[in-house]
Amino acid sequence: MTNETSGGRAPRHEGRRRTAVGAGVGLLVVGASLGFGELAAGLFRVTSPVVTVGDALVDNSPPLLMEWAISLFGTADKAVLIAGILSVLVLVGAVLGIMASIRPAVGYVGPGLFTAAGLAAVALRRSDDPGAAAAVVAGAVAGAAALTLLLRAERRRFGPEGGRETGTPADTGGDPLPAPAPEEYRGPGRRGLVITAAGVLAVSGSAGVLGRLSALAGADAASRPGAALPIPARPLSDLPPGTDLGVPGLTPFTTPERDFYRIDTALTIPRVDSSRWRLRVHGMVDRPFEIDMDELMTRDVIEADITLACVSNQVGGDLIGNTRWLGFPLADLLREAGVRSDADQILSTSTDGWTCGTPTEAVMDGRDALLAVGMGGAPLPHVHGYPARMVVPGLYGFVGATKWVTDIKLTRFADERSYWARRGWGVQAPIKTMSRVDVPAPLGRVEAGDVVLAGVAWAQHRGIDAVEVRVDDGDWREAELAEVPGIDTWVQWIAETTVGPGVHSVEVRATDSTGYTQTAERVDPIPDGATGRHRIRFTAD
Ligand SMILES: Nc1nc2c(c(=O)[nH]1)N[C@H]1C(S)=C(S)[C@@H](COP(=O)(O)O)O[C@H]1N2
Ligand SMILES: [Mo]
Repeated sequence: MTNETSGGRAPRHEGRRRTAVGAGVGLLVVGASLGFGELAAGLFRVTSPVVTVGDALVDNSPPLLMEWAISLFGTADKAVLIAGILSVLVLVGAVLGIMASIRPAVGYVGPGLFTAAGLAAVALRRSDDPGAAAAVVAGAVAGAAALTLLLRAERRRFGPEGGRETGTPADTGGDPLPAPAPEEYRGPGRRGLVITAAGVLAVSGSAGVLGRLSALAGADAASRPGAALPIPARPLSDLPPGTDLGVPGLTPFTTPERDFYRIDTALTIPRVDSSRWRLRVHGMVDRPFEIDMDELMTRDVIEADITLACVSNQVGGDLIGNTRWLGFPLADLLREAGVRSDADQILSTSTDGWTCGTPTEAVMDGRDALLAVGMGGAPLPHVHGYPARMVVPGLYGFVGATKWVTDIKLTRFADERSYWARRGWGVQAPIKTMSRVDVPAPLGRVEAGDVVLAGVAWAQHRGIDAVEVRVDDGDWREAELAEVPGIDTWVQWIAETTVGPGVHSVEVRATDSTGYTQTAERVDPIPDGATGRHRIRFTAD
């Protein structure tokens, strides 16, 4: 006990305690930066520092790293990235906090790094959110302020330097003051530190919660886009009866909005104000133009049933969804602009800087390529591209489905490369003929006897001609196909079999209207879509 007050010869455990307190101070400083960063982000309606850094990392990480992350974490990759950033902050914060307990000035490297990383990320992001810098600075200032308060309290508790207490010879230039009694001294010093720490924690925590709440309130106000939908001159007829077989466990023909897969590089969903939205059509065109939503609404609008699919979808995967889209034929807009014949690429850009290269040919060949404003009878939700996105039947999303699109530039594949093309993905990426078993559920259990087999198959813009299944590697048998409204959607299939108790397999293959039958050869999604056949196992008892 008495050892604790003997200057310069602090026992081990006092050193350890000091290290722990240093780490704690570092964490509190990180907490203050994060809390006030969130508060500023919420109040100023800008991106929070952590998300800004995350966005910059996503956009600037090597393609291989990204693929690895996506393959490992799937659509949870964003949460993992944020968790990773927070872990680094915690680690760096703790280390700097410990160092600052010896050399206080070192602590300020923390807020300095926070500022540097945050501002670099703001600069790297080509998106238009320079205001995010304000949140970075607010966070750094709060961190520095918290550090100053905590260091002062820490010094009162432990003394100015490692293990030494106030009032020791080191502190008073060799003129020793009488050492205070341990209880008297440590009492207020410890209490002061605890009170300061608790205060910093409470204030930063409240700032963080307040920031998140106000960000959520802002998001909520805009969460359900309310714009009135244009009415098509010739509405599409209802889906033909029999598109949905209604088999329990089978993917419904129309994907409910809440189940529609989401894929994009955005860490926070862009919330575009439709009254400020503008679309620019330019590049290799004779009559470049720019329109806003009101002008767009005066054009002819159509409906189309289109199944959208992601190139990253694995065999048997569910990064695919079908709905009825409402939108403006892209071909009409391009004809208005007058596309030059050698412009083979439509390079579209979204508000968040993501770019997409679509073959001009695919948009102009008569298919229902859309600048969509609605899906499933409602305006596009923010997450799916409000107020306007592209949808091109037959092409994977990364080459034809730009969400939050504001810029369409006619160019050449030889001259400009899109976001994913720059990262090694394909340039021409028509959706590959594919099929999936939904029923029985993979690794599911059924009763032995008659068993229903069902699933979906797709070959958008070619159409599915046949689906075959085989059980336990037996003979291929043709499945029955449900109705479809056209060639741009998936189709449900159904078959029956009789099995005894035990483990069984079901394999499926589709043939499209060109006569091509889905290959068994397994190929990875990169660069232009997976191939292979979906085969599941189930148990009958
Ligand atoms: N702005 C933007 N649009 C985008 C993407 C993106 O990262 N950013 N991803 C594309 C990809 S890879 C796919 S598969 C589809 C997915 O559309 P959804 O999220 O509406 O299902 O959006 C496309 N449009
Ligand atoms: Mo995708």
